[in-house]
Amino acid sequence: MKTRAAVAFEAKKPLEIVEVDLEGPKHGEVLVEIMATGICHTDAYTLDGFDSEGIFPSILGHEGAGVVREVGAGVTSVKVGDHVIPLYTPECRQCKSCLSGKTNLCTAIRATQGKGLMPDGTSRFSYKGQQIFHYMGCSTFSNFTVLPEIAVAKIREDAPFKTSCYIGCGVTTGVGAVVKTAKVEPGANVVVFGLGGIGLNVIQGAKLVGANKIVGIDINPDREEWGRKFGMTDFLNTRGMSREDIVAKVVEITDGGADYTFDATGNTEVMRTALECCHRGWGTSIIIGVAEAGKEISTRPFQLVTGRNWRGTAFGGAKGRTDVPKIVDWYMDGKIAIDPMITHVLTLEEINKGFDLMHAGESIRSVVVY
Ligand code: NAD
Ligand code: AHE
Ligand code: ZN
Repeated sequence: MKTRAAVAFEAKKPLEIVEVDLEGPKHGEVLVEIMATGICHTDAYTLDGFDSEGIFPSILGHEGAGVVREVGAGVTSVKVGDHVIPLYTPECRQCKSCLSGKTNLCTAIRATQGKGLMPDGTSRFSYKGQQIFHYMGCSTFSNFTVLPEIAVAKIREDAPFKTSCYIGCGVTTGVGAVVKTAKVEPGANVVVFGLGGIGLNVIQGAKLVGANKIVGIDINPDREEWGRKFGMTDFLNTRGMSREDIVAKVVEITDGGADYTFDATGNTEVMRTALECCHRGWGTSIIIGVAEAGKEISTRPFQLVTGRNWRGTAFGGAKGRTDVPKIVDWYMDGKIAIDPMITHVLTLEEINKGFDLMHAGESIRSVVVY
């Protein structure tokens, strides 16, 4: 079939809206009509050439919601007409990782997914006879896409696509980092670096679990108002501040250091600062941000010797098929907010504007509605 898609033909070039060819679903796969997709900073990072797995030409996008239109042979868990959220972290429920009970990082299809291919090692997309790669197993910047059935979460039908697509990455990542990965306890002091589409969800997660101080840190002063909307108690604009000064200020606000800090910037210097803002003896810093290819983190080992913990999280530690439908319920029940964070709604033709708004710090989440 033909489908409209925003194709990344090359790194650092605007996406081009063209009609591409899409092969139907093979064994264990489903065809999904994407109704809406968010634009996450990770899409921008890959388009900008910072992703060591970045591969072109490809169809980016990994934060979508849509409807199953066709199922391949052997598909049992979803049917035509089901509303679904594509999962860049699938859940096969059979691999060592899924069975471990210790991680959400299913390994069933990770190797082919990282190469921009379906599990059988081929792509379903092409343009003028040339292969186009999939992205993070999702490619939601295409109106129709093909996914393995283990990479879709069936969701309730009354959830609006325009807002629930954000659960496909940002909401689940931010809220899940607090609730699932860090397991922040009531009364804890939390510090969040980077108050964008992910960091604001960390803030609302911290508020949800009853954190005490929720300190937001950004270099964009406009983010103070945003943080306060979702439960932030204190704000620090760190533009021009040294690491030592940031740490000293956070230690003062949190009476000795944070119980939990989260990096939602992807900047490795910020990651170090986030670790060093942790309370001696027990503080835990969680890396959410995705760093540019070649970047490394460092600190004095003494920081860890003296009891600080450094950890990371992907997709907020959520098991997609199991947890995503529950997070949709949290949203529909008013336990978490999504609507105010969707600052811009665009057509597919306007998708490059979404990237510009993000880079200019003017959007929290832009969503493309097909
Ligand atoms: P965003 O662009 O919406 O927000 C980033 C925020 O960080 C902005 O408010 C920006 O002003 C702020 N910032 C930038 N540099 C800073 C600095 N030096 N100090 C303090 N604040 C700073 O991006 P997003 O969509 O929220 O994504 C945030 C990060 O999380 C990205 O690196 C993204 O790739 C990553 N991410 C990771 C996962 C995961 O599963 N681990 C999931 C989604 C996104
Ligand atoms: N491809 C990059 C790593 C990118 C990365 O870490 N992605 C996160 C999700 S970001 C969503 O916005 C993730 O899930 N990581 C786990 C995984 O298996 O990819 C690189 O460095 O090569
Ligand atoms: Zn994302």
